Amino acid sequence: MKTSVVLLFTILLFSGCGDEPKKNPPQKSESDKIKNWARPGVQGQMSGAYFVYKNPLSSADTLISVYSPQAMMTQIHESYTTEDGLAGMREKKEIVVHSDETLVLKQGGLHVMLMNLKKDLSENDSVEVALEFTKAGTVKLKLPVKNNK
Ligand SMILES: [Cu+2]
Repeated sequence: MKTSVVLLFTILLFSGCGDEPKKNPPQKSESDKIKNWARPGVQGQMSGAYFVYKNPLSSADTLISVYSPQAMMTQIHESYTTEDGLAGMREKKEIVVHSDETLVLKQGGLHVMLMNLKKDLSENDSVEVALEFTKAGTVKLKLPVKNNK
C-alpha cells in the first residue's frame, strides 16, 4: 500500500513537469518571437504569416509579391473594418517601404495570407515565405508556427 502511494506521487510529480522545456533555445527577445510567426492551419484551409521587415536600403523599396511553397496561393492582405463595424480583408498588390522604414505585418493589419495549404501547419512547424522586392530582390523568411491567440 505504501509503495503504491509513493508511485502515484512520483507519476504526479513527473506529469507536472510535462511542459518543462527540453532544450535551451538561442536567446531571442520576447518581442522578436511574437512578431515573426505563422498561424496553425489545416490542409486545404488558410493560415496567416506575420513578421517585421526593415528596409536596409538607402532608398524606398516595394514589396510586389509573396510566395510560400507550403500554400497553393499566397497573397498580401490588409485587414479593414467596414462602416458597419464588420471586419474584412482585401488583397494588397504592393507595399512601398521607405528607407529605414520598418514594415510590420501583424494580426488585424497587413499580413501574408497562405491559402489552400498543401499540408497541415502545426505548432513547432515552420513556414517558408519568399518576399519579392523591386530593389532588394528575394528575401526569404522562415517563420515558426505558433498558437498565438
Ligand atoms: Cu487575409
